[in-house]
Amino acid sequence: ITKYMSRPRENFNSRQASIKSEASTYTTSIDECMSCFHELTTTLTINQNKEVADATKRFTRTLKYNVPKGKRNRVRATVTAYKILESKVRLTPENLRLAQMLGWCIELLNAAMLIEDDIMDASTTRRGSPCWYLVEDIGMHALSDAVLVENSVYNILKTYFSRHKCYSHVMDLFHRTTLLSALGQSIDSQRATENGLCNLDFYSEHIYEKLVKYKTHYYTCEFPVRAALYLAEKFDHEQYKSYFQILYDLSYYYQLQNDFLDCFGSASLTGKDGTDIQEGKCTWLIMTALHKANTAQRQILAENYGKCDTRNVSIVRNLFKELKIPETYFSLENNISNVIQERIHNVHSTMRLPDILFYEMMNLMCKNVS
Ligand code: DMA
Ligand code: MG
Ligand code: MG
Ligand code: MG
Repeated sequence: ITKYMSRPRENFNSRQASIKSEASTYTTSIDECMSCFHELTTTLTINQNKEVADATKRFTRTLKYNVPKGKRNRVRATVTAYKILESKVRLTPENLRLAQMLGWCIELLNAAMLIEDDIMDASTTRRGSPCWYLVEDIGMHALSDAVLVENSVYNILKTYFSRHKCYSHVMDLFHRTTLLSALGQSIDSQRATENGLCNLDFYSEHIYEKLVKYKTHYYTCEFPVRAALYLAEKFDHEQYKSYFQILYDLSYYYQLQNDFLDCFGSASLTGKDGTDIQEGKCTWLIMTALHKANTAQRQILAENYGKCDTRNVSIVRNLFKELKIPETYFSLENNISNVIQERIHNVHSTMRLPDILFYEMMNLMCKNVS
């Protein structure tokens, strides 16, 4: 936690101002990407075998319900990263369209993982609507929908990218990211209850960092940037190693924000009701609370964390407030952009990536909830 805590504030204001004005040329709006989503849906459903017409109809419904909602920050990040990384002459409408397709493939994978995630987390709402598995006629069949959505990615990649130089790298990226995120979800599912009491030793910084890396980093911050680098044919892992560390820092912040909002965010803003306390999740809040708690407060957490009853949940939430967890969170929020600027400033690499890439990522991923 301390690595994101108060640091002496340097005066970055003038630099920040120039970054902001530059940013507008790269920023990608949701509207800009929507026609591509409609094309993707058509590609996936139009020429389907008549034999599976009903299943195709349902697939179209699944896509509409689960994909084009929320901030869509992964498709926007992919396109923005591509605009920043690609050389001017190659930044053609056709190539921008490819970047959008690639971004939507990331959104497809995200949608599939969230359908499953909501079942595993016993969530009730997502992006302001009931979770897919809670829609009347869907239920656990949501699982086969998720498998369909996930695998349709490879159909799109084949249709649009099979003649492109990036094809094998991108295929590999999707397979690898799916695997790493599934490992993250597996770590996230670990429970720590013994004889009705929560085993608080489980909630360590070590586990939390592992969680951020596997369940968040690979598919949230690294994925769009890597995809854009492959599309622009500029990928070089060794040279860009320290930049990926910065993306990990962004992911850390992204997840701690996600954790904070799960407990303290209003459902009208986040579009979902939190379940982390009930589910006994290893979140930034419980980890930070345990750093601050005295013996009596620790006992209260052991007795109430990880239980479904609303009474237990509000005891935990109130204790978080008593321990000033929201205040700690807001001070981190104030510092994150300074920390990132400092990190970018300190990168020593012969091949540099444009600083603006990281500010755009920060704006999209860290200041955009959902
Ligand atoms: C979701 O993490 C992670 C993956 C890999 C889908 P989460 O359960 O914290 O997300 P949310 O808070 O949006 O349910
Ligand atoms: Mg969840
Ligand atoms: Mg989850
Ligand atoms: Mg969460």
